[in-house]
Amino acid sequence: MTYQGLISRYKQYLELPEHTQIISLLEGNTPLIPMPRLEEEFGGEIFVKYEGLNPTGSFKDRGMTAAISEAAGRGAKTVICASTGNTAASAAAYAARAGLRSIVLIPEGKVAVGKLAGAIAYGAEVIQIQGSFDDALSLVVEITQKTPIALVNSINPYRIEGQKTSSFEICDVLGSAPDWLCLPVGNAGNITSYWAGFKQYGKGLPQILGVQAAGSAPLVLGHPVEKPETVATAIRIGKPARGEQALEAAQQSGGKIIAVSDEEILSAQRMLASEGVWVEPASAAGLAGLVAETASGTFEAKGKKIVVVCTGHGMKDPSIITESFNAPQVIPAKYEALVDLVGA
Ligand code: AN7
Repeated sequence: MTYQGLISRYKQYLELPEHTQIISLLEGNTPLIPMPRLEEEFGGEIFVKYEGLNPTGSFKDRGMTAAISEAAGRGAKTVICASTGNTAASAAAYAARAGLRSIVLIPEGKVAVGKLAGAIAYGAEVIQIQGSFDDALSLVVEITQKTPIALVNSINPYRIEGQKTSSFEICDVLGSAPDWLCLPVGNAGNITSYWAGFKQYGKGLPQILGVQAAGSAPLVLGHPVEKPETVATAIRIGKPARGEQALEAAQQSGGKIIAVSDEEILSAQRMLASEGVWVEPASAAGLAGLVAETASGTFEAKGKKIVVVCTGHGMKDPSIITESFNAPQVIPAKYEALVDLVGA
């Protein structure tokens, strides 16, 4: 049968109200890519779940198809979210598809260009907040409590329903859950969703390694971070809305939540790109965590099946690459000049 998107495919596993009216961009069904070079380096079988290949370039589309389908079905006219960027682009796209007005609040000056451009292209009303993501989230919670505007952040339970589907897909492809699942943690909706999904699907449970950036690691520190900072702007979040659930998922699964430095994140980004998978910095945090755990001897990858979740495409944040390199060399449009340069 032709692929009709996540809700159609996994309907029986998703708790969505009767009034839900499917709004889909045929999200999901993303590849689980084997990584033979990483396998050689770490032992074990290593796969990347490449969520950057969703319609708007991040995993957020899984939860958004569900949240917007529910909101549209109950007659909402306007949706709103706070976002470090990817949620904004996804909400804007699905709202556009449903014919709804979308408003997105972002922290001033800290959103990667590909995400901001996406939100604008899909027609969202973009508002910058003089504050952090956490401040923006408080504002959207307040306005949705006092007005009919619908909240589509991952506090919305239907976002979690939709995002569970990635764990279903992984089990469908591998035949069972992997031994380890490594992923970045920001507002903690995704780790919550994976854990709920694996528990529900009944194909085994992975140990979950959740990874935060050291400059914004409230779940590792055990308290909120007032001024979170990291090159991985997607997970620059100091007060995760589903923090408790994230800690529970890590603990129940026999895994943990750790922090890695920006350097480790960027190094993991290069490792992935050198094997053909370019992801945005936050998306490389899962691999950075796996590298750190392996190096410290806490984790032995050999003989294990490991899925590294790469949540967003590299094209979301091109500046992080272009700003750290010199512009390509310029030569005359002459064959001799080319041969001179490349050697023959
Ligand atoms: C690429 O877009 O919070 O732990 O507002 O964009 O479920 O929050 C993004 C989060 C990981 C963390 N990877 O997921 C937003 C936002 C990427 C992300 C996360 C985000 P959660």
